[in-house]
Amino acid sequence: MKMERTFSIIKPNALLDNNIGNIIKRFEEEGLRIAALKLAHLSKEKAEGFYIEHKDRPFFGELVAFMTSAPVVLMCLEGENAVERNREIMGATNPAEAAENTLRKLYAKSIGENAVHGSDSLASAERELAYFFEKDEICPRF
Ligand code: DAT
Ligand code: MG
Repeated sequence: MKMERTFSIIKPNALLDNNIGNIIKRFEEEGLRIAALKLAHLSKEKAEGFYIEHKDRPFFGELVAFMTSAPVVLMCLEGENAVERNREIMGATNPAEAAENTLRKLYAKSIGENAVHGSDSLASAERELAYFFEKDEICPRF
């Protein structure tokens, strides 16, 4: 058993489309548990800091504008192989390439407005969780 915690965001387009419940339901059905959860409307500075690794990419301005355009849901998901499991459930970055029944196939509008974020490694998960949550906001069950 490789129990892990990962970081997830339900992005503005999914929140505006009233898909928060559908997305959380899917994580629970797949055996991931919600260990922390809050809504936030990100500032430009907070969104830029989160996506700092992409700061030189041509889509950076558009990405930050989108992520600050409406509230988001910030979550800690935990479970066996949580980092990789979450990435599988999300599907490819571009919904046109995402597998059937993945969250991005179901709920993304475009490569930019792609419904969900999930940490890409255990190291990213630790950084991202610490960036958005105080220690006492995470309620682990393992
Ligand atoms: P992921 O979110 O699958 O980890 P990523 O880390 O490469 O993908 O990119 C972060 C986000 O940036 C992605 O979820 C949506 C946006 N993005 C990536 N590539 C893009 C592109 N070619 N055009 C517009 N937005 C893009
Ligand atoms: Mg990424």
